Amino acid sequence: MQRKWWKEAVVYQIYPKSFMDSNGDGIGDLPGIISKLNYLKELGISVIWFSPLYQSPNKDNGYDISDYQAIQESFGTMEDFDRMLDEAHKRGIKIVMDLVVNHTSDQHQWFIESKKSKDNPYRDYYIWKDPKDGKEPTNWGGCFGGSAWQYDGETEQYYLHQFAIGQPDLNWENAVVRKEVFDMMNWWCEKGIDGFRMDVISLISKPDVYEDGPINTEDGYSAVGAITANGPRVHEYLKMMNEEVLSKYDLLTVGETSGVTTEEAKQYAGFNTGELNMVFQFEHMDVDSDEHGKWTMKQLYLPALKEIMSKWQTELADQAWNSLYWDNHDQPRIVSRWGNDSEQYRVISAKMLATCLHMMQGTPYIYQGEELGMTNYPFTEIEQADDIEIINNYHTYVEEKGIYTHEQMMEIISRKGRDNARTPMQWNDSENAGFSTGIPWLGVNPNYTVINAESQIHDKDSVFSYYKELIRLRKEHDIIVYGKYELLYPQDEKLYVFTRTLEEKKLLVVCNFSKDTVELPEDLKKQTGMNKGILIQNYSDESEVLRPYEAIVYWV
Ligand code: TEU
Ligand code: CA
Repeated sequence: MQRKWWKEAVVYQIYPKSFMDSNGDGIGDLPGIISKLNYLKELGISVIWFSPLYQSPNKDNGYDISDYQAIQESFGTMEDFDRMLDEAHKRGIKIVMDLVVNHTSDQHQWFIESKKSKDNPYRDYYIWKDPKDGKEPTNWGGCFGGSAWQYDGETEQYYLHQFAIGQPDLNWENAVVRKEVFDMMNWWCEKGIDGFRMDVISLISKPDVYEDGPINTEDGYSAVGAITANGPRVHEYLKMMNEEVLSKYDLLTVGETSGVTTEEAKQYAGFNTGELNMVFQFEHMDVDSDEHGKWTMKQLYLPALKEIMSKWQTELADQAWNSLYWDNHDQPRIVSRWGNDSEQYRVISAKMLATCLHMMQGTPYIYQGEELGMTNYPFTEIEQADDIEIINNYHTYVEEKGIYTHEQMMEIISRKGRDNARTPMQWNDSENAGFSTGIPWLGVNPNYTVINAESQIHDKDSVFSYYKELIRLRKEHDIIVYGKYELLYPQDEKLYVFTRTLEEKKLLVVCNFSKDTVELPEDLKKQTGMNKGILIQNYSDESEVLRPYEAIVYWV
């Protein structure tokens, strides 16, 4: 297999608003990030992906961009950005920018113009349609609830927004729009950035015909994302982007592709398709969804997770590249979700989950705080949340539809809501976890006195030190990057066991996803009994049985 730096990299995601505040306004910023680069260097990561740093009215925390070539004031200036880029590069850390070009903010100059009149030169930058029988052009529903169409009384047309009303979709059919986007990307590349994470890139190509879909959302619409995912010209657009921009630089490119199948992924991220390096698939994030989508309390059924992960591992092998993630700014904290965040098991289960993911083939992504075993937040009141998705769904589920009581919905939000990931980074046990001297924009998790970076950096048994070791091992052993993956015991409900093979070398990864003590299957016992050494383990000694959340990686 062809070696590539982005296959060997470990990426760390920063959510700028919540990482480090340098001036006490309660909002993370670029000088704050610069002050923590040594921390990231210590961890050993090779790339930082920044959630959007651009100018934005913040209807969706920066994913609604009003100027792609300006830094959000609360984060600092373009000079701060340049300094950050320089300081990161000096430490051997590459910088990947979020690229949000399915939509802009409604405050973007293009949209302000577009809205003015039907014959404005910018009209066609967005998707405008006439009403149908006096109503919305189709029954499509937006990702955050409500219709995906917004009426403009002035020009008597609707515009499409797959996300919030303040996030109008760009019209990728328009060659001028594509050129604007590619020019902007080249501008960032010329500045010296090292890649792009492409927001909802699978949704940019809309269907040829705009027609109603099956009603499948809680509030009576047809989920637009299911209709637009992997649209007819998406691969054509990405090939153009590759030709105009990506191929000219040595970049890491990862597409966020909701609704992607492995077949599609081989197109998006094929070694020879001339599109992207890798994609973020979503299938494993849906294993604990149910009839109410993500707003459901469903226990993890391990065989289902193993089936999905293994399908991606084996079907992409030798053809395309995987990204590996448990967490990001849209997902709850993994130790609370599929591990165990009780005092007794938090550390051990966080290490087990890290082992399982980091031993797979693909580029691992660590979301800020994951390396500390940060947990979900105990939300009890809707006022504690900031996220538009949480707030809209609370209204739908509790106030409009009465599907859940307030208490039930708050419990589900504490399990699944996006703000679990967005609470401030826990740096130390001083006030506000050392994140800010002011009032943080979102509440700090009360457990910061116990869970924080300062207490972990020098503790060799900490979650932080364990992540550091996993990252170091990946740099040292090609087998972790390039080895072939094979799943064992697919039906086992407690153990996740797989092997990695490269030439004559072989690793056996054994993870106990349960809080029970588990006997090893007999034939596995034979293999582990004759092991040629242990690569890494989360308990400090060996035992005959697997203890709660135990993880061991053997050379066999
Ligand atoms: O998310 C896209 C996406 O697919 C969402 O449906 C996501 O899965 C959802 O928030 C999870 O409940 C991206 C960004 O990551 C997200 O933060 C933005 O809100 C969204 O695009 C719009 O830009
Ligand atoms: Ca600040």
